[in-house]
Amino acid sequence: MRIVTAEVLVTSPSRNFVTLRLTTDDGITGLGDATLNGRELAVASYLNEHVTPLLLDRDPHRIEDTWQFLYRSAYWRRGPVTMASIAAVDMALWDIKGKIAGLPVYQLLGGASRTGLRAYGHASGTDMPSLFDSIRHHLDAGYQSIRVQTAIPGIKAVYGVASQKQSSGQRYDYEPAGRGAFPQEEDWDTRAYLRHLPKVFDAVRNEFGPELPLLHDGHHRMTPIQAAKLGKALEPYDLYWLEDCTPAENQEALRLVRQHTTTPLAIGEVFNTVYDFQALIKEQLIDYVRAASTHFGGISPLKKIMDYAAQYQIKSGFHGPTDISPVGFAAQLHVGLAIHNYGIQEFMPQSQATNTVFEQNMSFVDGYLHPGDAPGIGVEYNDDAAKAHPYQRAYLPFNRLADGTVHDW
Ligand code: EZ4
Ligand code: CO
Repeated sequence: MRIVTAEVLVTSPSRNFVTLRLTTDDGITGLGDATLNGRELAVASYLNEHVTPLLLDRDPHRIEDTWQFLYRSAYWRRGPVTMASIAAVDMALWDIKGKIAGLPVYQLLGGASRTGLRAYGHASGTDMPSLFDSIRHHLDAGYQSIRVQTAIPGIKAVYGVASQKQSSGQRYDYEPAGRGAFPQEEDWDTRAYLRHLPKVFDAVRNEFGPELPLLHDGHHRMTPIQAAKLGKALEPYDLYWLEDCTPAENQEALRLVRQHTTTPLAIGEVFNTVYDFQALIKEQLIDYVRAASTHFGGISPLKKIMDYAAQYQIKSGFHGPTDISPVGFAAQLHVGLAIHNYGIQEFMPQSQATNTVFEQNMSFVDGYLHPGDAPGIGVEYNDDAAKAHPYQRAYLPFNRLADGTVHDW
């Protein structure tokens, strides 16, 4: 068996997606997600110019060999563009292998370790009443765990607050990247955030009681000592996790945070290889692995990092925003179903337009996700629907402090 075509498909139903489709000489197709929010065409170009020519005539069964070949033969290793490209190839080959076997990918990874994958949803509000409404809305939709993001007095638009207006005047909805020629500028003040957030969690716990698992994303904005202070301040509210409390590239920052707080820590949505997690896992500086199949090199390395993390009782919390396409999302649901050390899955529903382009078998019932039992990854690409949505340039926002300094977004 050999690969006879390798196509890079770019579509923008309500946001941009890059998808790799491989076809074998038997006519079996496999899909992989290569979406890198705000830098999509760099990955499409990497695939088109440097990877797809190497895939033709290769045996699609050789997943590990192809992964190692693409990783090692590039010489210039790692980085989000390279690893999203390799991820797409890895996923497409697992999809093909599953279709040949007539089995969903989770069966090839060892079979199901649970019946469903507990998911968390994104509640947010500009004030306490609107935040409570949003939490109730998510509970009504079946979510049994809730991420809480809130507006901060004095700050115009804060990451993750759906009802706020961006600087463009558009609603700051789930997808933070804005279509347009230049990234949107936002404002930020960490001291105001640190003063406000514990009050919000105090109010949420009073309203919703001690049982409901609550999560929060700090989105890389604190220094280590600020993160330590926040973790301590939130201890009475028993968070499921505090995510991305410091910029992730400084792994040593987590040592300092860890010395000061028992609030569980999750990190790694911007990581792209096992090496980014090496010290964090070995020194038990985190509790949840936030990697995503799409940005971490695919299904194969995601399974490996979770097997490494299992030795340290560290669990999964794979990144699941809308910039992971339905292909990448389903791919990591297969991993989550198979591994023993599953924790929780972030779930942000896609738009109707996206769900028309990507035909899915995934289900979300009573707060639990399942990738379905179709052979392979379980997602098909509707070319006609995709063609109606050409690429549109889009950028993630960036932050400036009151004095004009650029800050982590
Ligand atoms: O801002 O994926 O936890 N989720 C997140 C995301 C990121 C986006 C950036 O493209 O932090 O919403
Ligand atoms: Co995050």
